[in-house]
Amino acid sequence: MPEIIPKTEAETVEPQLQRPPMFRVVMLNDDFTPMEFVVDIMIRFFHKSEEMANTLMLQIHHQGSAVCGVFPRDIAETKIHQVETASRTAGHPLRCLTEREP
Ligand code: NFA
Repeated sequence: MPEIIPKTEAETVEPQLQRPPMFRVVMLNDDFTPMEFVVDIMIRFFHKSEEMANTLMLQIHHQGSAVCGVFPRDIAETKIHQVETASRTAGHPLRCLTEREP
């Protein structure tokens, strides 16, 4: 007779397939933060190439804002905190906000 081995909890519980809610980090234009500083921020905190960092910076400058990345809530909030801390430390008013992805 084959032995009947009961399944463990790990084998019977449904895997968690839900993705977390995602949040955009939107960077806002202002009249004072130097363009070069914004490009550096994009590279340092959002891991953009220099070319993409420039494109995004110009989009913010001309259109008022751009999405720098999309992350789970805690990571989005951490990015904003990092950007704003680095900006205040350097004496610049650069701001970001977060908005939930539809
Ligand atoms: N508008 C700023 C300037 O002319 C540059 C800037 C770009 C600021 C993107 C904030 C975000 N110096």
